[in-house]
Amino acid sequence: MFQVLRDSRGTTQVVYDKGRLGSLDPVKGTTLQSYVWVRGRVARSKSRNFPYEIRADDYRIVAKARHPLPLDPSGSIPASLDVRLDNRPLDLRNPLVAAIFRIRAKFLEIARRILSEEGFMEVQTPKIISSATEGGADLFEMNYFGRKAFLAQSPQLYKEQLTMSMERVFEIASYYRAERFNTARHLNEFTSVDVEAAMYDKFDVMDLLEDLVVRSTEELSERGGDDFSILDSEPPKAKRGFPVMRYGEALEVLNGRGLKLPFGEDLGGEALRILSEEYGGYYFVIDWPMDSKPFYIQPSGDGLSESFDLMYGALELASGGQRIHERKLLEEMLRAKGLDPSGFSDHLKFYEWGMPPHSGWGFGADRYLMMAVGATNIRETVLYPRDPVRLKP
Ligand code: AMO
Repeated sequence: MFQVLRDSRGTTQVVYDKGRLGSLDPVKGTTLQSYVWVRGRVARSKSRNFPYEIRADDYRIVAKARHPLPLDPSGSIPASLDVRLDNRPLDLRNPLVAAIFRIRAKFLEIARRILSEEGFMEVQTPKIISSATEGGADLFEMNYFGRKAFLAQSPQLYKEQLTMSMERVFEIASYYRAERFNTARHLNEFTSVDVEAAMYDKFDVMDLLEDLVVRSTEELSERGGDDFSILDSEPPKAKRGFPVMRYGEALEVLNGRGLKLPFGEDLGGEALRILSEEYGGYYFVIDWPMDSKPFYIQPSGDGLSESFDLMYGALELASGGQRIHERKLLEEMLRAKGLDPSGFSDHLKFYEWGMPPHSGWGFGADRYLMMAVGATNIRETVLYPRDPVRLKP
């Protein structure tokens, strides 16, 4: 008898012989996806699929799997994404699914190493916080021993504060947004790679981001080669010199293509689709209107800001910019955004202790991975995704 067994590293063929095992009954009684233990000799195989095989001397069922199972991880019977996510631990026995998460782990490992080499220190900031960082509308509220607290939307204010002592910091963590978007690129819990650096301006951090994307994509293609071949895909090439377009130029391009947008309007689905046709892969959109950016972004005059988004086609991968580092201006911007500076007094006082000019960005890791593995849904790249409907498992 033959069996194909898999473990976390791959698959192999096992050959059972009545003479060596005594009885084939335990093998015959094994249900699909059971966890088994085999001892045997490795030998060359005549099989077309396996160069080697294991000739078993001993065989035990460690944990028998129920039959039928809610899904077939060999992939021969397709299952919907919902069924797969409901039964994720079993889904992860599918080599295609496992490959995505090995690629994810490698990417985060590479990003960590590159940022450390660039002189950035890894930090962990609180995820239970007392006030909004990105504007108040999309915060998850919680009861903190009778007081109101929130789940962090981003490490924004903390990473800025840390530049006055550590100068260059990064954080890779989960953040929470109570947005009701139920799209293929939004989650309510997502992973972001965030950096913040003293004495960097907008272009310095754009350069850092481009360098990180180019180098990590290159290394990921190499070191994740086996996993990408399981998926039969390759991450799209990233070459230095991403095109840079001003927000105002984007409006002109759109106008030329028949889409008239008033100045200040955010670039939505149709606009991004047109821009992605013009630019293809990676590109930056810089100098956004102040109205479309959060209060901490440095204004640059004419209603514009020292900000940027990194796009891949129509997908926003990152956003960032230079920050305000003067208390008075920050208070003014808070008021301009309809926020009360007294609610930010704990944060504002740091601006009187020698706060250097600083810039940074937040890079959506799940979105990058979605693009890198060629997935059409962000949920494919997250073990246990959370969206407005899904809170389990
Ligand atoms: P922003 O809100 O643009 O900026 O978020 C940064 C990046 O995080 C990813 N992202 C998401 N991914 C999946 N689901 C979501 N709901 C979601 N929301 C955001 C995106 C996005 O580009 N503090 C600033 C960053 C900074 O200026 O440093 C911020 O949070 O890829």
